[in-house]
Amino acid sequence: MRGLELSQARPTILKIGGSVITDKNTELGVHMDVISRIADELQEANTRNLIIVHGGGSFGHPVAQKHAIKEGFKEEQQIIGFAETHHVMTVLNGLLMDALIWRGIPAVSVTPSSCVMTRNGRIQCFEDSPLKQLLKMGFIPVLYGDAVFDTELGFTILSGDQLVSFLAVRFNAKNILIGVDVDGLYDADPKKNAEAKMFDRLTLDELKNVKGLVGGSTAYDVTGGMSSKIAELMPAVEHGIPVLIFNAAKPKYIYKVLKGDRVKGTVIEKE
Ligand code: IP8
Repeated sequence: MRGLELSQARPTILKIGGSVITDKNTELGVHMDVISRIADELQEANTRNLIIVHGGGSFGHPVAQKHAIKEGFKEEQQIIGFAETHHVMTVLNGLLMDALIWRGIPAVSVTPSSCVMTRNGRIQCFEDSPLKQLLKMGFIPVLYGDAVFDTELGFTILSGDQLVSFLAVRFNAKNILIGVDVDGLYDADPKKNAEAKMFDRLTLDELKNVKGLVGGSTAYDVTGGMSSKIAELMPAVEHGIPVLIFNAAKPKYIYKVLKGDRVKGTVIEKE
């Protein structure tokens, strides 16, 4: 590929939580203003070697829950439920893609259900050649939590967090930035308990001793709340990749973390 400066640098992985871009109080409720603001910040930050992963929020989760997609194929009626769950995720993804592409950001959507197979809910194979090529050529791949096919269960739900951790290890990421709708990791739910204390920094060992991590989730979150998010991220931290959990609902935070500026949040490091 002559004429192109191909990149081999370690990517940054940015997760945009479903709770940030959607309104979890209404099925298919979307925060278009937030999507636009995030796209503005991504345009301004102009980050290269970036992989974006977004969550399901009020799109994927209620539909997946209604049809018990995570539990796997048990009855015929779930077939349309799987199709619906995947479809609403492509709709949410499309809204973000629209906002990115019309700002001149070279983002390309990569559909997890077409390149991932899981085994009992865990990623078993991931066809990564298109993603490698995208990164090499300077595109920004955008993936999302999705309804995927599973060798044992027939199908299931793959969380954006499992995907983030997997990609971070596979691509030896420089760092992982997890944008949620709270300021970081707390010892109690900050939305319910004003006394909740936020952790500024945790090592892997300290993290293992913290019980009942909460925040940033709702009852219909089929992939679990903050504690399953953290459990998913552990392999990447173990691999030496630092994680920052920060509030992406706050203006300019995505811009700042991409620029490497310090913002309020929780840093998790191996040691
Ligand atoms: O919001 C789940 O992704 P997450 C996606 O990252 C679906 O857990 C389809 C429920």
